[in-house]
Amino acid sequence: MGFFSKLKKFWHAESAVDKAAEASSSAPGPEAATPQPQASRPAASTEEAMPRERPQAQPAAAIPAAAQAADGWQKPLLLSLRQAEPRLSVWLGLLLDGVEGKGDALWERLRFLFESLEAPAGEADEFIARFAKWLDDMEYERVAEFRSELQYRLALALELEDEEDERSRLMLKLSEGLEKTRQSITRRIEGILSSRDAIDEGFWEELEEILITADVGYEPTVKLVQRLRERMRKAGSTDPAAFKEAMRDELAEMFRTPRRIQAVNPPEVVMMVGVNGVGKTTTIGKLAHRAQMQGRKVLIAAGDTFRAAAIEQLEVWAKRAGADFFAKGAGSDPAAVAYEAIEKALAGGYDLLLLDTAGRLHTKVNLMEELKKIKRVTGKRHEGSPHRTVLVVDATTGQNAIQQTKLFNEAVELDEIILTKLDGTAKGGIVVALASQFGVPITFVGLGEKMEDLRPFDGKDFASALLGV
Ligand SMILES: Nc1nc2c(ncn2[C@@H]2O[C@H](COP(=O)(O)OP(=O)(O)O)[C@@H](O)[C@H]2O)c(=O)[nH]1
Ligand SMILES: [Mg+2]
Repeated sequence: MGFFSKLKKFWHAESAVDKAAEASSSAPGPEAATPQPQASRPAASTEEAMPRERPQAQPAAAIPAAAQAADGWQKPLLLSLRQAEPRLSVWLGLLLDGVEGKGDALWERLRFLFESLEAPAGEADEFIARFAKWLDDMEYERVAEFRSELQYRLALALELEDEEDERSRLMLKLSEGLEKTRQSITRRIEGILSSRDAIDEGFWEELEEILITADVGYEPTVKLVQRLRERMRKAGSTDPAAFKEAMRDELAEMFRTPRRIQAVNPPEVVMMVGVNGVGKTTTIGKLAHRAQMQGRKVLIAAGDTFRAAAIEQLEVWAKRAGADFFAKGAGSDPAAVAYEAIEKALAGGYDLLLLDTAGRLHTKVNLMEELKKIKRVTGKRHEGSPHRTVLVVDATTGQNAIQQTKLFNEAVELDEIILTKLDGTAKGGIVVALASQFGVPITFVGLGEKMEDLRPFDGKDFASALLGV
C-alpha cells in the first residue's frame, strides 16, 4: 500500500495537534461525546500550530477525515493512538480494545484505521475481505486466536516489517525457534568459556568439535574458527567475555552473501525446487500470502503433477493465501504446466507466478532433467524467466541439506535458499554450512507451520539470536 510515511506522520503528529484535539473532545468526556459542531474542530488551531511545517497542509492530513465526523469511539481512539508509543503492537492493542472477536466491530475498527491513513477505500475493503475470509477458513473467532496474524498482515500491508516492533517480534520468534540449536552450540560454548580464564589452544580445539557436531560441517567449521582466531588476535584479546560478540560479528560476516538483483519484466516467475517433504508447498503458500499482503497479484502453478494429492494440497494453500491457482491433471507434463501458467500470468496481468515442482528423489536423474526442461521452456515463453530458482531445504535434515543443495545447484543453478523447520531443531548449525559453502543467499527461514511463520533471513539477527548477544 505504501503509505508508511503517512503512518509516521500520523504517529508523530505534533503534540499541539493532540492538545487541540483533546481540548475539543475532552469537555463531554469520551463516553458522553456529543457531535462536535464543525467550527470547534481542531482544524484551525492545527494550522496555526504548524504554520512553518506545512503551510499547505489540509487539516485532513493531520486529523484524518474519519475522526472529524466521529462522535463515538473514533475520536478517543484516535487520541490514544496518537499518544501511544509508535509501535504496531501497542497500536493494535488500542485498536482492538473492546473488540472481542471477528464481526462488524472489528471490520469497523480496521476500516477506520485505513481511512485514517487515507488508504484507498478499495485496498482497505480488500484487506478486510481477505482477512474475514481467512478467519472463516481457519475457523477463528476470538482476537486471541488471530491477533498475531492480523499484526503480521498489517506490518506487510503498511510496509512496517522493518520497523523495530516487528523486528523484535521476529527476534523473539527466532530466539524461541533456535532454542534447541542454542543448546547444542551456545550453551556448550559457554561451558568451555566459563571453565577458563583466558582463551587458549585447548579452547579452539573444543570449539571446533562443538561446531562440527552441531552440523556446521567440517570445512565451514575450520573456516569459521580460523577467522575467529584471527579476529581475536587482531583485537589482542584472550578474554572469554569478548568471545561471543566476536563470534556473532564473524557469523554475520559469513552470512553476507549478496542477493542477486535483476530487472524483472512482470510477471516475475519464481521456480521452487526441493525434495519431497521439505516444505515446498507450505512455503509457496506463505510466500504467496506475503506477496498478496504487499499488494501483488499472485498466481500459483501446480508443477508437481506426480501425485494428484500434491495438486490438491497446493490448491488449498492458494485459497488460504487468496492467490489464484493453475493446474492441469495429475500426470501431465510439468513443463507444459509451467508454459501455460506463464501464458495465464501474462494475459491476466499477474505480478508474480510461483511454480511448484516435483521432488521425488529416487529418480534423481529424471527429476533434474525435468527441472532443466521447465527452465528452458519458461525462458522461451517469457524472457528472463524463471527469474529466480529457489531451493527449499529442511533444517532438520542436517548434513543432508548440504547434499541436496549441491545436487540442485549443479542441475538448475540456484538463486536463493529457503530454510524451513528451523523451529524446534537442534541442527540449526546447518545455516552456517549452507551460507558458507555455496555463495547462494538464504533469503527466508521457516519458523513454524502458520502463514506468518516464514520470515526474511537476516544474518545479523540470526547470529544474535543464536548467541544471545
Ligand atoms: N515446524 C515446521 N513445519 C513446517 C515448516 N514448513 C513446512 N512444514 C511442515 O512440513 C510438512 C511438509 O510440508 P510440504 O509443504 O507438504 O512439503 P513438500 O513436500 O516439500 O511440498 C508439512 O507438515 C508442513 O506443515 C516450518 O517452517 N516449520
Ligand atoms: Mg509439495
